[in-house]
Amino acid sequence: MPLPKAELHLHIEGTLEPELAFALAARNGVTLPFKDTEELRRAYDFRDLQSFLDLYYGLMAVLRTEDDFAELADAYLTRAAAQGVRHAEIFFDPQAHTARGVPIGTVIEGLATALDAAERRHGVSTRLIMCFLRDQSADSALETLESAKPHLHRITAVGLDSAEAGNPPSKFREVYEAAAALGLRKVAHAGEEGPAAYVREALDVLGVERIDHGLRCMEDPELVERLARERVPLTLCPLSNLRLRVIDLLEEHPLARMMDAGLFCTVNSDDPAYFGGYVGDTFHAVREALGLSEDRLRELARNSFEASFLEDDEERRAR
Ligand code: ES4
Ligand code: ZN
Repeated sequence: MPLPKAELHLHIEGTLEPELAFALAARNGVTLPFKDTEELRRAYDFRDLQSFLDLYYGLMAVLRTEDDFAELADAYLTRAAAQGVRHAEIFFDPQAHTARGVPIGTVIEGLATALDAAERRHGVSTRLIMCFLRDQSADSALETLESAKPHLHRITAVGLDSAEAGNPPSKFREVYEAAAALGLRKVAHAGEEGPAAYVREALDVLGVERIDHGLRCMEDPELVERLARERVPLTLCPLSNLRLRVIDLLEEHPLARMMDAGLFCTVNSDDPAYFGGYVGDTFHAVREALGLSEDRLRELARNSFEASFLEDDEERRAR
């Protein structure tokens, strides 16, 4: 039996496996610039975050209908459940779809169909986190929040993702304030490629409850001390860091040092179809590479529930 865990950092678009991408391309009459799944997989040799994002947004062209989004989420939740995921907080990028003419309602209703089914079929609970693309304008984020208003009962939180360097959290102060006023919770990617100062800004300017990645806090001992003291959850994604060359070797990942420093760490898969593993595979990989003890692994699993947006009674049932 795999360790029961929650997944808190997972982009649903990052679960698009090459086989499904080609099946959807055929169904929707989309031509992909790759001959077959093998050629596509060979392109998953990324230099950095941007080289990944370029391919990732391009491949999303195959996602067009409610059924496409439902199938995508269904496939993820089935795989995640098999690897011990009892609860998943799932990011989606509305702007990556509305920019291609796919209405936000198509995205959200399609995903919601699969999320409801997963509760019945696999006993997996879920939440949706709507992310703003930080390399788009603050106005575009505000328009996105506005367009999500008819669907807010489906959305738990807002997040911030895409190209980090040069796009500080403070650019999105207004939209985070508006989201909070609508009762949404707040998280943000920070300290993945961007500096430790962005982690601080996400906390102080945006008022986020969790930091997605946060790896580069390790460059700032005072910040580490604060994150530990305030028990701010960090949703780490070691295989992502490896594939996007934030680290050179998995053996060099700071996860163990971060736990030793008292940081509130969780382990997640980010974009599993692109980075070589779902969250169970990720637990396995860090155990091997970092020699984490069974106690440490259990601590990570426990942290994942505690850092989730589940209420206490739901959390007890999910564990
Ligand atoms: C992402 Cl790894 C990563 N970083 C930032 N934004 C993203 N969106 C999807 N994956
Ligand atoms: Zn991410």
